[in-house]
Amino acid sequence: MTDVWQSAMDHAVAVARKAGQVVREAVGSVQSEAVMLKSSSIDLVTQTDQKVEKLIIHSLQEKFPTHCFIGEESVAAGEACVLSDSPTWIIDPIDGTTNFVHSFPFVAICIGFSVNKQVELGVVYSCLQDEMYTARRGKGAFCNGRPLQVSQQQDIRKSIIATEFGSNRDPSTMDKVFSSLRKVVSIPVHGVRGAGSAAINMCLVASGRVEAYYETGIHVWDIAAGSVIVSEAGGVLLDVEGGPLDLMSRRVLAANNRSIADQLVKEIDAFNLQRDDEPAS
Ligand code: LIP
Repeated sequence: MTDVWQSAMDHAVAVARKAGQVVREAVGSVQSEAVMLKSSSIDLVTQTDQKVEKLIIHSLQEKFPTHCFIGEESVAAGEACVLSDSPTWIIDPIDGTTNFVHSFPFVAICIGFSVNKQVELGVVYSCLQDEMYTARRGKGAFCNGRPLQVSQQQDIRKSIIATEFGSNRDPSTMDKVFSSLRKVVSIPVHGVRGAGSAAINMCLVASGRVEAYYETGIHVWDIAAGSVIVSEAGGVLLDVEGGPLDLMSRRVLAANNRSIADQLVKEIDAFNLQRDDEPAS
């Protein structure tokens, strides 16, 4: 039987590598005027984000003209963010834009691909580290071709947990973020880390370097590609309240196993944000 999605994976890897080259050439020379603001003074976007997204979408559209697209910067420019059953590419051209602006080394090109609302393949290219994370549903997860497996740790007190502060500084949101963080730190866990990129945090789970990652405030383009990488590495993907992951909910909990996930769910003060597929009020 023809492996219909292998050519899609191969093309996604090639365009992610090409996009990563553009990012590497731009990092370190992002002039202050090239940095624009989105939802807040700490939600950044640059001309490189926009240029890279156009490059990725153009390349994929040439090969797959009937497919749909959800891109972070296209949505920011007003395109609808709707995940249908149609074959859909879900793209974050630069996950970790703040890191990119500051030359902080965790910057990822994210390309996910879903059919019937299920992510079939994911590519996360940590381009400053030259780490190409890939996964296809049912075929394993890899980094630069080496198989990935999540940590086998069952004891959360012997774990490192990843999370982020996000880009929302609303006081009630901050209260929830810090109350959750305090409870997780006080378990106590060995440590809390944040790469500044949801996708790279998920790849750290998939590669067994951290046991779990949770965040509220991310978007579907931050997590789609990483979700299949985590699951194919043997991990679990949940909502922060323990139910099934909802890609459009702005919430994610990725863990090495259900035991660690359930222990985290007890400590997280969950809250809701406007969904990705909810029309702006
Ligand atoms: C980032 C996410 C990160 C989150 C940041 C930001 P971006 O994505 O990867 O998890 O904490 O606020 O949203 O905006 O760099 O593509």
